[in-house]
Amino acid sequence: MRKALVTFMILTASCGAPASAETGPAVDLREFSISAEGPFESGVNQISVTNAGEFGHTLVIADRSGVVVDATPLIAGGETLLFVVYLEPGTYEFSCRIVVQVDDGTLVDHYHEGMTTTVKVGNA
Ligand SMILES: [Cu+2]
Repeated sequence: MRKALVTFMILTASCGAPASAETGPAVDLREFSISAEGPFESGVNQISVTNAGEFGHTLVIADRSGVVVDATPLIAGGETLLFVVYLEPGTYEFSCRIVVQVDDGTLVDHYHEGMTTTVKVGNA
């Protein structure tokens, strides 16, 4: 059974500082890329997720078959959230799945703009 055991989030005030190493793994979201700094361990991970961009973003964690393991709520630009998620060993896709329609009617799909990256957990 592939379910998140723990989902616990704390919104923290943004101080503009990048996540420090002592807080564990970190993910940065921005227009339009995701950078993930491990190590991501098998088991419970406390991931510091920072939206370093201007627009709202999310972090969606999916396994190789595309099944969503867990996801954050919308994170506003400049905010950092502590995202606690249980991950089994394996390869995951970290992505943002926001799609917005801009004034001229064009759809902007953050995933297709480049907000996706591959993360290995444990000995995968
Ligand atoms: Cu996004």
